[in-house]
Amino acid sequence: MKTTRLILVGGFLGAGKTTLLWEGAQRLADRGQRIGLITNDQAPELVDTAFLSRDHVAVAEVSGSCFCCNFQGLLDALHTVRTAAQADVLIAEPVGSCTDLSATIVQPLKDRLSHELVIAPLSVMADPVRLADILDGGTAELHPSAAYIFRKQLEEADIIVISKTDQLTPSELIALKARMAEAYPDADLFSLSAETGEGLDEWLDAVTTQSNGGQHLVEMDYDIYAEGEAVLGWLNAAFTLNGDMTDWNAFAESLMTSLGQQFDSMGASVGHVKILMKSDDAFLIGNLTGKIDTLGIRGTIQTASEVQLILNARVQMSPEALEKVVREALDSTCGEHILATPKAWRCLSPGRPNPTHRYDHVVKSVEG
Ligand SMILES: Nc1nc2c(ncn2[C@@H]2O[C@H](COP(=O)(O)OP(=O)(O)OP(=O)(O)O)[C@@H](O)[C@H]2O)c(=O)[nH]1
Ligand SMILES: [Mg+2]
Repeated sequence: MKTTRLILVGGFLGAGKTTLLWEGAQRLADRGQRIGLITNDQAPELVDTAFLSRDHVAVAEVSGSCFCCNFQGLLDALHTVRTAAQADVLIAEPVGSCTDLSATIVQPLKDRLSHELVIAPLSVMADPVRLADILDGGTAELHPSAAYIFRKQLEEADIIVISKTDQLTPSELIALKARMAEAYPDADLFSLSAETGEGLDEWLDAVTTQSNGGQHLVEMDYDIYAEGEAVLGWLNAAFTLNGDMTDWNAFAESLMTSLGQQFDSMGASVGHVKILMKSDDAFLIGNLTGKIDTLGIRGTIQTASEVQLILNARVQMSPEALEKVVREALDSTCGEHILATPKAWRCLSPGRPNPTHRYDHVVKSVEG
């Protein structure tokens, strides 16, 4: 089998990675490329996997641990999806609270799989609102140790991608890019909106032609990194919902509003809270990437008496407190007319990162 190109898209929780994977995969497919996607999380039942798997795209999931701490899991997923899709290009999304990817994933892959994989530049996405605050010396409303992860992700990037540019005026974007170029002179800078498609082809052109992933290694304080992850409560749950004559969009709006208001009233920073609801081919998705004003709902489910719900929440609070908030919001939103039957429920706080490999030197890239 010929070599396959691997594009890693990192970046903090809610930056827009999965949206880019989906849009990027569509465009590459239009260019005649065969695509495989890989998702990653601390626990199974992923909104991202369900979102990307519709439309018969080949998706493999590494769950239960991040790529760096489960390198073999990553290798297995790469092998599975590469073979299944006969893929020209694989796009993989590491966990949003993960960093040190150059040392723990990119270098080991270049070292061990150069005969199979061409490694594209490591792309790191950043939400422009959080980014502006980080550049101002703030913490983007995150715990200082979580903000440390955000900054380290940017430092190790070969390519920094400012996402969601449709939320910026042209002059705001120019100013943000100028500040980024000054702060991170060693990274190539791209900006795009996966929603409007602006800038997407420029980024795709770079990651499908360049083969020099992992040019930067950064110093990493694993105590701060571990704390930055441990301050997040992490909940992955799945339910079957039954309710006759239910307006499922109103249900999603009500559930997400209730969650957002509760987190805001508790002063708990939201990394990302997302739901995906599905009935046959219809689906809707809801996201909160900060305070309640970040709430967005997309898609529609018309009439269905039974719906599958996946809920993933990453919020700065203890797992116990998160569990309680989600249970209460779900109970009150379901009321007496909707029956929620649990299929999966995992609530945790991420353990200390303990990478399988950690390289202290840049492995020479093999030209693809
Ligand atoms: N306005 C706008 N919103 C976007 C864009 N791209 C993503 N979003 C929104 O940002 C939110 C998070 O997007 P995701 O793609 O799920 O982010 P992610 O980085 O994969 O998040 P995690 O997997 O939790 O780390 C969703 O509400 C998306 O709709 C964009 O280009 N423009
Ligand atoms: Mg994602």
